[in-house]
Amino acid sequence: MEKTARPKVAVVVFLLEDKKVLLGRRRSTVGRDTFALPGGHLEFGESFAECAAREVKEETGLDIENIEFLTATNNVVSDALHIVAIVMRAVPADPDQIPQNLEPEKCEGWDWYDWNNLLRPLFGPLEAMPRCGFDPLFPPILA
Ligand code: 8DG
Ligand code: MG
Ligand code: MG
Repeated sequence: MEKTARPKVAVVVFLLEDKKVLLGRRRSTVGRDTFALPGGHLEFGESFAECAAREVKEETGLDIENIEFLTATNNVVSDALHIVAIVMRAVPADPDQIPQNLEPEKCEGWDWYDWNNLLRPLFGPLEAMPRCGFDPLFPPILA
């Protein structure tokens, strides 16, 4: 690895509908076949909320609102990948909008999953969050 390598910043989004979260099974090399949140890398000059809205739109076609910062996690994924993940939450702007799989090379498809009864395996950094007592549903969103 290059000596001057630095961590990257990603923004990931808990998109909530009642007690369900939007997850997609990854096709990317990192975390292949695991369920993960929509999200991606922060671009130069972007706010966290702008990045959250852009990544969700690019990956699922959904428009989001009530975008809030939840927490940040420091993810040393491998020797070559160190990501600071900014964790946001939001709700769909239109509950009738259906998520589309707009980046099929990176994801098998998006669907809503009960946060309290998740399918596994989850993507490593995501799996670690509930183990640490983190709950994206709390406090409840005041819409
Ligand atoms: P981009 O080119 O659109 O910017 O990136 P991407 O292809 O959408 O990136 P990604 O792998 O989906 O997300 C970037 C990084 O975010 C990923 O390498 C690891 C980190 N990350 C976490 N937790 C999660 C998560 O739950 N979902 C996603 N998608 N990424 C996560 O630490
Ligand atoms: Mg992504
Ligand atoms: Mg992306």
